Amino acid sequence: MHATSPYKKDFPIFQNNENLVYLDSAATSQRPQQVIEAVLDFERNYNSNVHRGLYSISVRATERYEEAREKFARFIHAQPEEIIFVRGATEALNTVALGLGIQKLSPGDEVLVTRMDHHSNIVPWQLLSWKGIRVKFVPLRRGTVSAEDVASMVTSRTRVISLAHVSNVLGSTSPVEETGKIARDAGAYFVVDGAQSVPHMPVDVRRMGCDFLAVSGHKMCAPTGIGVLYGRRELLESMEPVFGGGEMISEVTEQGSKWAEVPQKFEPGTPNISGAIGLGAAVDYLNSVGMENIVQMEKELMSYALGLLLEQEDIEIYGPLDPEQRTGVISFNMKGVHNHDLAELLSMHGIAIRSGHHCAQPLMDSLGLPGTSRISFYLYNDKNDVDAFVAALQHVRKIFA
Ligand code: C6P
Repeated sequence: MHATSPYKKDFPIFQNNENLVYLDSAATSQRPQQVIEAVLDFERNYNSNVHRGLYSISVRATERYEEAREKFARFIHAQPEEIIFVRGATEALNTVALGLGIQKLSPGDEVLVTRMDHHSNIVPWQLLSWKGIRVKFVPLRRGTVSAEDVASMVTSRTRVISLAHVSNVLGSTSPVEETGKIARDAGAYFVVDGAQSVPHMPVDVRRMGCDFLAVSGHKMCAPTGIGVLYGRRELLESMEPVFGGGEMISEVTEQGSKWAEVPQKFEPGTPNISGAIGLGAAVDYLNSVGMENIVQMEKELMSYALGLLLEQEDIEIYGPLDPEQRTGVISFNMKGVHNHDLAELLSMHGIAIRSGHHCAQPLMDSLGLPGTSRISFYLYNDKNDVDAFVAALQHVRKIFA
């Protein structure tokens, strides 16, 4: 037996599912007690709308909601005015694509994405084809994106470079700081899909030099249905709203409307208040653990798992094999076993992994695969989980033998 993760006790799901080996945090993370309590506290004690009521529980809800924005801003080294609450990374990327597409791009302009991008960073840009916007794919080398390859694809028509900071399939990390520089030199907007990075490593939007960053709360210990779109303040101020409705205006007349200041300009309607408060609690929780600590724990786990998997001849691993070049996500296939069968058989041992194309079909096409199995780690995992997973692989082999 190895030492149990010191953080596992914070997550009630493991007390309520004693034999659960959860290796699917890239899909969604589990929630610690602190986040559950923060959400319940809102629902039980001060549920009300924000920015509207003058009575005490509404004032409290507004304070907590805005505190969550401030906490998240500090977490990624941004200003509160740069934090827009959305449903998740998908909505964040769609909002950017729609906003830039309608307001800033012209027919014939090019958007660079990469072959390892999630559909959420491909399809919103493809939706701009009605305006004659072209989406081009930066190829991968040994499972990673290189700054040289990004630079080589830039043309005089490149207006946006948008890429995943960390691949949800390969676990590889993109050279975001270098790409930010390439984008600035090209006069292009730089968009980072932080769905798989912000939960797992310290992220600094200023250092990355990005104009926009998309984040999903549910992958970083917060509830589902809450996420963040970070936008550089001057840029947000220079843009028109993307969606209209209540609370995003300063005045509405029959002739037209004037907009509220950022970030309200981009938050029409009643937001996900309990989700935002949960996200604030998730930020507190992750800060109490320490993001550098999370990086080290996941690196150790991933190296351990990678080492064990590499010893097995029937396992093919995708992405860089150097542990220094990847995060806590490992995609693989077992020879002769379909990835869905593998996931189902592991489930019989209480092991939760993901299988399929992981919403990254262009990547699967470039690998020549219909899909993979994938394990992914977070702070509640430990080497016992890896051992249980590797032992269960042996059972799968026996069944298929
Ligand atoms: N990836 C996975 O199992 P949403 O669904 O909006 O919270 O996140 C979308 C998204 C965007 N970018 C990346 C890199 C992602 O990994 C995801 C979600 C999940 O890999 C579900 S497909």
